[in-house]
Amino acid sequence: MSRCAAPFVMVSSLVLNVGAGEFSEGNAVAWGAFASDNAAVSVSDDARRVRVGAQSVRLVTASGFDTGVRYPAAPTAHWNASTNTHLAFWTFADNTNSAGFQGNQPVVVLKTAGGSYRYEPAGNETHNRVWAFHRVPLAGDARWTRTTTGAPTLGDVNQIEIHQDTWDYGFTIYYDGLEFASIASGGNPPPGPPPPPGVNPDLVRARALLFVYDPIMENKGGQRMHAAYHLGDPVQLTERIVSDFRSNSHGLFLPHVVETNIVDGYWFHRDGFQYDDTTYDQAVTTGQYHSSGFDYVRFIADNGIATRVLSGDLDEIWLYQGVGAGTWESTMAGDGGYWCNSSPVQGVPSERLVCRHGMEFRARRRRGDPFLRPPCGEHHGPLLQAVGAKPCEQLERVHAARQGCARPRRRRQRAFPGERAVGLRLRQLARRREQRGRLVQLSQLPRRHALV
Ligand SMILES: [Ca+2]
Ligand SMILES: [Ca+2]
Repeated sequence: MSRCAAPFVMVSSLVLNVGAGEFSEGNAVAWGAFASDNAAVSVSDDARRVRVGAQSVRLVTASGFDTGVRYPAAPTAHWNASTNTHLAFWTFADNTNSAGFQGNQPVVVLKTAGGSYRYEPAGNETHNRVWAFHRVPLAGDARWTRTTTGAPTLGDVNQIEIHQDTWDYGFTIYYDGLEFASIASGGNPPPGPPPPPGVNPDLVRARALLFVYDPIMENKGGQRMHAAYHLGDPVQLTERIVSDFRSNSHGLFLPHVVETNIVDGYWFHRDGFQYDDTTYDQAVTTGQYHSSGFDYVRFIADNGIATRVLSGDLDEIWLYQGVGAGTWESTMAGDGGYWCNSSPVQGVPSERLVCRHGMEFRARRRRGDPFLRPPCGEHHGPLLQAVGAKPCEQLERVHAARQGCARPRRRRQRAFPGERAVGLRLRQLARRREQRGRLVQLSQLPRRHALV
């Protein structure tokens, strides 16, 4: 551990976390923990959830208020961080409280000779069940507000405190790669190596499960649901979608339906309700559908989806169901899930994300052209974005391709009144990803869905 005599310079560029001198490697005994409500807290070494080196430091807290860790446990470090620019560290939170973390965090306090610096991020940057990389500028900036107590000096830092707070009570969080760092201002990470010959890094090959609830309806002469209500055939629709994606992504997005599962049965709703042929036909006739939404957690569990995604067998689920099933147009499940036209499904721990797209059978158009609602381009805007396409342009192309012609814009907007909002949403996502770009690149996220 460096003392004042030697400046504490761990790195000289954005290539961080080389692990040369991190404070979080097999030394939990030197860490302290606190809880402002005096709830139980403990820190320990952990070799299972690790980002840098061979071990992280795990905090288990029962607190529902200000809680966190201190390193070292006693404020006696005397580090000279005056030539460093940042404090860097990783967190992986495991918070089962439904409302998650409370307030902007992590809050970092540097206890120094003469006083302390407190750093608070402008938003919550403690994300649940995914590694997050924090770089706290020691001088503060627009994103990290620094407040001063007393007359602190970065030349004599004695202790690092990291504060967290949850709604409800109790969570576990792992800290790793904690170190002072020097990062060139405005610097971008160095470019990565060129891809091997013959490898296109922009190519996305998604393995999709086509899952179709298409019950045989005895009260409709033994027809499948889609035929009984004169709706499009889901397998044919899917073939066209795949073709559209290939052409509209210029050959960069190549989804592959690896399995088709057509189920003679009905989906479950969140309150446990399940239609049968009679009750579903009544709902179609009256237009009064069951209001409890589609039970994603049960669907994923009943069909072993999480296991298959984790193994790499599947990347996406394309789900068809009848009108009124209460599905989102698209949603995401797994660790670090984020908004994908809906909030992510909670309660599906998985180290790989899966994107699930909901599609309804819909009536054939007058020209005999089956179509989906919502339009398929909407689902895959983020995917197309990931392969370098502009989402709104892609939406246009997908619609034009699906409809066999480029319809006048005003007319098309009337046909899909929600699309403008979707386009806006995609642009918001694009901006957010752009802001996060460097973080994503640096964080070397584990293999997961191409959306990141
Ligand atoms: Ca470590
Ligand atoms: Ca709280």
